[in-house]
Amino acid sequence: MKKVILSVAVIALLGLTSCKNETKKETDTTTKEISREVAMTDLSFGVRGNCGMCKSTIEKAANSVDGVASANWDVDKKKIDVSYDDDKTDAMAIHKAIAASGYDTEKVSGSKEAYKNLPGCCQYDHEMVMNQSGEVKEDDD
Ligand SMILES: [Cu+2]
Repeated sequence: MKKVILSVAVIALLGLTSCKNETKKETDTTTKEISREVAMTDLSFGVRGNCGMCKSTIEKAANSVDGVASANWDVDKKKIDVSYDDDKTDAMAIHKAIAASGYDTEKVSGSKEAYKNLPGCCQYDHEMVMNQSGEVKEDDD
């Protein structure tokens, strides 16, 4: 009987220890994130697209690049703001990832195959002006 109580006590102790370890891990992660943020490079460039669905596809493509911390595409400006770790990736890798999802960037034309598979509402005009200041310019030509 004593043995049973002892092992229960040991299990309880182990449980407490593992909880403590988890708390410690969380603190470590937070510290790492802060120091990583200092080294981030911010970049903005034009990307063509139409709507909210385009936004999620474009941002997902940018975020899939290892080293990208955040990506935010602006539907009105046709422009993406990316924050990335330049030890892990570079601007061209992000342009290429977005182009592979079917979208034109300032430097790389979107994959035609991926473009064809985009929903109809997302098949943007390849002549679209990108990286705009934010003022809506309606050009009919
Ligand atoms: Cu769309």
